[in-house]
Amino acid sequence: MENEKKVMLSGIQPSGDLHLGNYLGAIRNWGKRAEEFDCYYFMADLHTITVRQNPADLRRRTLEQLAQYIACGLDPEKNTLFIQSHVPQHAQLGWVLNCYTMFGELSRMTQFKDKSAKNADNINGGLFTYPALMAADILLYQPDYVPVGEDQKQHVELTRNVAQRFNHIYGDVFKIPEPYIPKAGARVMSLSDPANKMSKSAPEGCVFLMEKPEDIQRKFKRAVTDCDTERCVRYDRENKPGVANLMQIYSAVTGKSYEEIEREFDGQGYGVFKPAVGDAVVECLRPIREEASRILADKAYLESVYRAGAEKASYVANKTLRKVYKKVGFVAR
Ligand code: ATP
Ligand code: LTN
Repeated sequence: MENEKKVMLSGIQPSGDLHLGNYLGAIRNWGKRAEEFDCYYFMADLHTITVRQNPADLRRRTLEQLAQYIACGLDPEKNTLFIQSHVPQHAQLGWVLNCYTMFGELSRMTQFKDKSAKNADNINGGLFTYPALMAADILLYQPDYVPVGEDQKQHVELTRNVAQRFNHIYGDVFKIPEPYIPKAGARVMSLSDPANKMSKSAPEGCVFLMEKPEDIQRKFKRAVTDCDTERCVRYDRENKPGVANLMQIYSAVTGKSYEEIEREFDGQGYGVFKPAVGDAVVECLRPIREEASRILADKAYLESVYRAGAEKASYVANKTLRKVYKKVGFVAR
């Protein structure tokens, strides 16, 4: 029975092109459990306008992201794929939860601190209260698990606190979700600066899913490795962060353990290792890139997917929203 299945939900902002960090940290883990879970994945377009966007680019990227979700293995027949702004309950519950989220909690969010430092001329209210909207995105669907990369753990923890606070006042309204963070790929670091996570805002160290194989190879060949004297492939996060990051990526795309990788490249330097990681990534992304381009050309198909997704999502979201409105004391229409 469908409603006895456990529920998974996650989203990504269509504020840039999807990259290897998004794939290994998040999306790759989404498709795997479609039989076992009731899965909801969305394009978080409401969140993107916390930072100024070009409207035409936002529209294009939202559809590209949907095509790439499908190409990454999310079958729309088995997963509910939708665009956040098509389901008004997100904004509606977002407002309510704003009133149950504390200023102090929001002030501690790392993403707020990072993004306000990067956008000093536009530190708007939405950027600050963003985690309350994210809590609404999650709690509307009563999920058991939220598959995200490690950087989003803090937001999922805040969501749990807000849900517990609400439940404490009004009884059991929300299920308390768990973050679901992969072992390999939880935090892919930038190829040009292994102290920072791979992110679309630093494109030279970032490998995009749709990037050409030769460009991907070039980025791997130029990847910053460590200036230690031994120059051997050995896993040591602290002293060899660049190599450790490449090993993490290689492990995530090939399934090999760190010991196996050390043995494979025993006696060989970074000059052999770096292009080998590049090749493995190119081969991992090739089918995704080809499939995404094919899907993107079929606008009618994409439209049918996001329409059906919004309908299913609204139905589920509305049940939770009605319950919340009743609990807080709003008059039913
Ligand atoms: P920004 O550049 O605005 O910080 P981003 O490129 O980090 O954005 P998000 O939209 O914030 O991407 O992230 C979408 C999903 O991908 C989240 O689940 C996030 O945890 C995951 N993710 C993002 N970057 C990485 C990374 N470098 N390693 C692992 N997971 C990541
Ligand atoms: N905050 C996330 C995107 C996001 C999300 C969500 C993830 C918005 N709503 C709900 C999981 C569940 C980000 O910036 N990567």
